[in-house]
Amino acid sequence: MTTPVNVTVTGAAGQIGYALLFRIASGQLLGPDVPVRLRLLEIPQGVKAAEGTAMELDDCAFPLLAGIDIFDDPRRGFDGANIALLVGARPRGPGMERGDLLEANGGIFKPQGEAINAGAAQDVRVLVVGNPANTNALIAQAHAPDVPAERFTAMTRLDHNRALSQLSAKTGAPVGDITGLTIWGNHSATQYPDVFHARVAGRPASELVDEAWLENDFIPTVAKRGAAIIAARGASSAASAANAAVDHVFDWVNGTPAGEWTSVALPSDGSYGVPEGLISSFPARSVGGRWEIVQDLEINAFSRAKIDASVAELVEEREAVKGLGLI
Ligand code: NAX
Repeated sequence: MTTPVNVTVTGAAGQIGYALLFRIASGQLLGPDVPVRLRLLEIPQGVKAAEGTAMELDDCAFPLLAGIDIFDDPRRGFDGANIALLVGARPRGPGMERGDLLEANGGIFKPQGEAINAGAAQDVRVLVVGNPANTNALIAQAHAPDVPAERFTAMTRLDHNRALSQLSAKTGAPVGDITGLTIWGNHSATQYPDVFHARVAGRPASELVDEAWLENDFIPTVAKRGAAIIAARGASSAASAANAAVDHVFDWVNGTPAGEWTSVALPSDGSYGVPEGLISSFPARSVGGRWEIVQDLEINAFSRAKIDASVAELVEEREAVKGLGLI
């Protein structure tokens, strides 16, 4: 058997963790020939539940699962990590202001960034799922100066998949016939799902839908889908979030299909007027194990205004965490 890949998952006892771990262990994260060793990181109160999940993982007898270890110390949890899925985060409680939320998450993502810096494998790739995902990724990255910044990403793949599904429903084309969609900006209600470069079975999506539908239906439906799931299910998205994390890492490691792109929140290099260093969602291709921002897409006035609004929110979040001394 080849050397197993170490996959650290934080928030392993949570609901996304429960949907995610079995897919990783079955080989869907990295491929059907790649053995994995799971390193589960929880807070002390979550360890017992994580042990229960580990028992169930054992009971699946996954041939690719080389072992499971459970930790409540980030230094140990990230030791040797090749892939780090940062799912656990502090949710917004009643009466909590944004500053309180950012501060509480700073208390999680700063030590996790330090632990990744101290002990993760040379090739570590980080995906932050826990909200506010973009800014949590920024905090972790700021505390891992020895890890290339580009290895820190945040998840907008669920938004991307939601946009694919909505456009498919509207046009009647299967999702597999849709290419060229992009989520821009923050994984929040200001995100901008952009169809202006999308093609549906080879035809420009903009010929099939009008601006009123984009403005009044598509964009708000995609951006508020998380709230709609909570209203319907009584709990936030879990299996779809786990699925998106699997898609993100699989593509990062194995490459995006030729000629296609997906959406990834990654450190800006200044492309499309997004201030350098902000972790913002872009159209991205994975080539040779690295994300590249798709260049030279024409941005119309409608898109420009929406990208700018979401990026402005990210700038505010960055200023807020700077003000709190978190970066
Ligand atoms: P749960 O509350 O079910 O689970 C979170 C788990 O994280 C808990 O078991 C908790 O003990 C653990 N945890 C808390 N602090 C930790 C720490 N410092 N180290 C290790 N573990 C820690 O939440 P769940 O539904 O699984 O969601 C997890 C996160 O994903 C939330 O922040 C949520 O907002 C975010 N989401 C992000 C999405 C995205 O597209 N980026 C979509 C889905 C989801 O809303």
